[in-house]
Amino acid sequence: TDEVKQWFDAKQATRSKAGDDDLFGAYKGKNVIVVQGEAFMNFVIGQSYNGQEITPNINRLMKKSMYFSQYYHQTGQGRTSDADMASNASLHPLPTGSVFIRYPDHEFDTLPKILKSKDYSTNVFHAYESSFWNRSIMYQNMGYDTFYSKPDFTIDEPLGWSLGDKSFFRQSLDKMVELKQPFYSFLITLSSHHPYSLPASVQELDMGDLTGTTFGDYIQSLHYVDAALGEMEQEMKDNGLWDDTILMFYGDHDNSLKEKEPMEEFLGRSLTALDMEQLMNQVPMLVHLPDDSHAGTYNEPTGQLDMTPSILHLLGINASPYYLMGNDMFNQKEDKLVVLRTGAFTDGNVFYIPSADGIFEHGTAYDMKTRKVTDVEQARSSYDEAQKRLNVSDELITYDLIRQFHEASTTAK
Ligand code: GP9
Repeated sequence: TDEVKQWFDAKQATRSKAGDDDLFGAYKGKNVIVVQGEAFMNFVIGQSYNGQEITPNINRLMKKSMYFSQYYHQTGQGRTSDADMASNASLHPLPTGSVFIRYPDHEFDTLPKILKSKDYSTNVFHAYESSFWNRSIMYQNMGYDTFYSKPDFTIDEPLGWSLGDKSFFRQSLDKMVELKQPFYSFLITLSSHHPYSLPASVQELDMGDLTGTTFGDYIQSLHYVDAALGEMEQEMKDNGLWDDTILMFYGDHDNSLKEKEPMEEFLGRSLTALDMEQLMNQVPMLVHLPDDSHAGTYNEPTGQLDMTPSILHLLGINASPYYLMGNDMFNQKEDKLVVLRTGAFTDGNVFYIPSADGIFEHGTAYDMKTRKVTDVEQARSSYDEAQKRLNVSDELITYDLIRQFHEASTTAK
């Protein structure tokens, strides 16, 4: 417990506060909409195949947004629920299972809970069975006012597992305009779920040699989700939310398609082991600010744990009272270490991939400038810190330490 407390004391001392920079609190009181895209990976962004743009709407939106090009998903066995936990509670997933299933009654400092304490209404939208991933229980604990699940939607566009994302966005926005503002809305998409086989009428791309393959179907499904996002942007402009809302979009996890050949065919180049490791772990992160400001591509390493501290930064809420492990993407005082559940990590200088036996020296370190293998000792200090973070997170979650820390500080007052 002492080690965990010490780690947070040091982290909390580096958190941003009013006056640190021009972004801190620049969007105080604005609505926040976060869209978590099912299996939406980064390598499709800006790409064309057979002369067709895969994500034309995102590519257009990117020009007026902050685009984090090196954003990592940090999920484990809990997949979509891990992405949700990493993003909204800023903690690592567990080595096995899902926090949503294993510890839904433990205490967490979540984004909805923090924003609710600042008078936001907080809502989560996902057009599927509410019990999946134990969401109905976990979302109450996370501090959402309302969880809109399948029965709250009209299935007027049946697609894949449930409702198509186009109708899902439209119906979610219809509910949102009725909400008390400011609000935090978290939307979880579904149309691009494995095995990605959408009906031919929805598949708009000519995938050439990849036609009929699971990889080709995957690309088709992302093209559909991109179109849905384009419609969502237009709907937000039509209903007046666009100028009062921070809109974020990120992908939850990889597509489970680990073969290198279709990726090489799609990208038109050969891929190294480091390329594959990065491609399989990077998801897009787009932050659209109401006035299109700070638009551009940001290349420093960031990841899902960073979402909550970064949103607090934009809203001018000091993150130091909370038990959040991620870095604030807008705070230059914090380090840039991004740790994946596998123990792989990057600190911006090296990328370290662990070996199956978990022995540090047997892992591989790459120099991020040359992209060549380098002396593994270059990764030693970040490795120690990466291991520490995974342990701190595991202990915090498993032993319900946030509850203990909160109780101790209430007693001390
Ligand atoms: C279902 C959806 C899928 O509700 O979120 O979760 P996944 O299978 O990708 O973890």
